[in-house]
Amino acid sequence: MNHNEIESKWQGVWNADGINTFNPEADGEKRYVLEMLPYPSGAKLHMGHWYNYGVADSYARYLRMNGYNVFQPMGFDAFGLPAENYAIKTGVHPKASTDANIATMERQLRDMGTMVDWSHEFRTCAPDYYKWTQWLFLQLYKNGLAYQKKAPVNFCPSCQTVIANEQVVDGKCERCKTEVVRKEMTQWFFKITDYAEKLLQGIDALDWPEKTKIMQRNWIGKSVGGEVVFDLCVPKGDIKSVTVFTTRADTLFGVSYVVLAPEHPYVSELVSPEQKAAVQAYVAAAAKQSEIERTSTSKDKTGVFLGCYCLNPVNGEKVPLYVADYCLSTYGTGAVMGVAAHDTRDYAFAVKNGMPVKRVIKGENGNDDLPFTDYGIMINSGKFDGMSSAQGKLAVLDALAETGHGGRKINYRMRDWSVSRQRYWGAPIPIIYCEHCGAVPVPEKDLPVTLPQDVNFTPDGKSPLTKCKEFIETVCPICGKPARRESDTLDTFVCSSWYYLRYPDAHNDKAAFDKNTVNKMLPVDCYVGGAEHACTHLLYSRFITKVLHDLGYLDFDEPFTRLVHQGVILGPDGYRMSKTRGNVISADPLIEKYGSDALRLYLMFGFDYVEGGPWSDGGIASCAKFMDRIERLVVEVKDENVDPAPAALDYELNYCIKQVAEDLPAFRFNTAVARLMELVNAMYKYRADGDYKPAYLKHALIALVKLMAPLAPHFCEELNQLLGGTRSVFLEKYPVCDESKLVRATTEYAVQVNSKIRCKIVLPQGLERDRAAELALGNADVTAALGGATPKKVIVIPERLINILI
Ligand code: ANZ
Ligand code: ZN
Repeated sequence: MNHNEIESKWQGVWNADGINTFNPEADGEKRYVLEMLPYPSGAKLHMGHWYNYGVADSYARYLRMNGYNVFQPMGFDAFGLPAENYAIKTGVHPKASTDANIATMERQLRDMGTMVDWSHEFRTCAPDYYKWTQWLFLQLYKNGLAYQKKAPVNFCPSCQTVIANEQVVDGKCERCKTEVVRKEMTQWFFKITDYAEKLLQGIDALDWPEKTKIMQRNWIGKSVGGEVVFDLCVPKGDIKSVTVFTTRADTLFGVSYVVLAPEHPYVSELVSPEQKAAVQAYVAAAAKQSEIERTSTSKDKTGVFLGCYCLNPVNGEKVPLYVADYCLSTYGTGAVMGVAAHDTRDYAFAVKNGMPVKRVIKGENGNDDLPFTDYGIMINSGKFDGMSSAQGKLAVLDALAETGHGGRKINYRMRDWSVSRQRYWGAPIPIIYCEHCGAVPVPEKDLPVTLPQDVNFTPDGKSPLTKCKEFIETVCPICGKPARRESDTLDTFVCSSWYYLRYPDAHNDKAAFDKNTVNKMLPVDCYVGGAEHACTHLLYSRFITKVLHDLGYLDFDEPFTRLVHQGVILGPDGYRMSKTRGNVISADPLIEKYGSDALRLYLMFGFDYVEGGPWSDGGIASCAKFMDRIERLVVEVKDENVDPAPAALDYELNYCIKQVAEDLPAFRFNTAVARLMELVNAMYKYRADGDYKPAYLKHALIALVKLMAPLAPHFCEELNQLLGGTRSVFLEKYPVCDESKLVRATTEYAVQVNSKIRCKIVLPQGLERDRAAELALGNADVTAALGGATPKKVIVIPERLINILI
């Protein structure tokens, strides 16, 4: 058959019949199957899209044929930097290029023949969508979860503009190659750290890949420890002490020094006049380095003495204060107590600066040759017994709390989510700045704050929005005086943090979503997409869901019950496909040659879905051949009668059904296709058999076509029709395995009792030893032969003999 022809034929029929239109009232338990929404990048659909959308669609179709009411929508993540960069380069407006890209991409996605219900489509850059992204921002703002603070951005002194992390290449501006500097700017943040504990606790119950769960746990980075207050020997103004965060309160007796991060506000206050110049130079140098560079283990542990001292609260020892860049301002309190004997960084630092190394715990960090003082025992006689235990640490911290010198504290490594972008092509942040009233949220009734179309893209150092007077100039919603709009736009991860809530009710113009509908349709039952979003999109979505749950909008507090990551399809050379390597396999010519079903089938057959792997041209050809083999059989028997019983091929067919029904829901498409191939081989073998009856073969073929329909939808729809099907194969029930047919044949066993043959029994072929023994002992003839004796041991020689020792 001509695959391209039948594919467009069936897509036409499906559209005309509306068979992919989701009906929330239809029978069957709902299943919301979602693939991560695509970014319309301009290029044609690549193999990764096919792998994600095509294969996940087969899973959705499988569920549908198993009686579920399946919802599978699609939309576009349409704001973002590439369209804006393209506009700067070519002058094509981001809306124009985005619209064109979406048109192409949607056509290609439709050609893929998925069961997506396109009536729920949206694009995040449309005002009727981003109106609700802005609404979401306001909900967070009203509840204290959106706030402004100064934070460093990447700034290119030559382009005079803020640039995104992904535009910084080797510390240089991607466009003009000038060294990028970090600059403090006031920006908007979402307080995801308020949800750190809830986000952490929620991970356990998720049916997600273990790796991704671990990544989120590490990202959240819960650290149970405490704070310790070191009083200054000489207080300076209001500053009387320095507070550190530590997970090792048990090492407090071994403190050699205390360090502050270069950005710590006390540095400039506490530094002595003699040390001022050296400290200032050090702080300036540190500002040029990223946190990653500063904390790299290979980096020299540098620092400068501040010229002042503080006191160790447990023993009153005088400890010097330093500034050092290995201490980060963004973690804990931005200050660390240095325990040279028990921390390798601190050890390097202490040795370098000629400070004492005081060992207080045995057998740690290989410092066993150092003199050891067991302060734990010295001071204890009760209180700090076994200090190194979790209990001991808490005892130390609780004792410190009594004198106001610290206490227990839990820290999270995760930072708040920075959502401001100094960019044009994003959802405007709905805030107005008024000289009298300050930052004022745009009233909900005034949403959306529409992104102006007519803006100037000439790269002159300013975000296009700041130059757009009609946009920037407005009036204060409170006092009515002239005011200025926020010119930053929202990170596109904000747009995609809630989109799954929008789909069921995608055209609602009264609300972001209808509460009842969403609570019926969500959480998403199965979410399929790349693992690279583990600590961004997948975490942000969980956060937003939890916030909306706590605000009473949602009954559930996790968005994605099950998550599956597809692997990566590599080039034939085993490397990631890339234009520079010239190893890109493009889908289009393959589809022209073999049809989209053959491509989809190969993507399922040729790879472990989660692992991916290198592309092989031979693979798709063999899948096409496999389809031809099926087609030939169908054409041969299509006009025969059907005779289901007692059918030959029953065993092979039911075995295949059983395996496929286990493999597909587990995303083991490769083994499922292999089973189908085995079944087709068995059919050919049967056809060559003396007892061959076409009516039996036809019966088996009808089942095969249903089994395979989710994997090759157009092809099987066509075969189903050829075999006499009168309606879409996707309205049929998926075949169910008849276990009774799985007994292939029987075999006669000789049964011995104490090595003497007593009777013969018939058992199914291919039994495991234990099962054969069990069946033998339950057999009436064997029971009679045993005459009430208790078997001590049963020896089974498969397919031949069972010897029962009594
Ligand atoms: C004393 C100590 C002794 C420490 C010892 C470790 C080992 P996690 O587990 O990741 O939370 N620390 C605290 N704040 C820091 C900052 N702003 N920049 C760099 N390091 C910082 O790590 C907690 C440990 O990291 C803390 O415990 C502190 O060093 C250091 F033998 O305190 B520790
Ligand atoms: Zn005002």
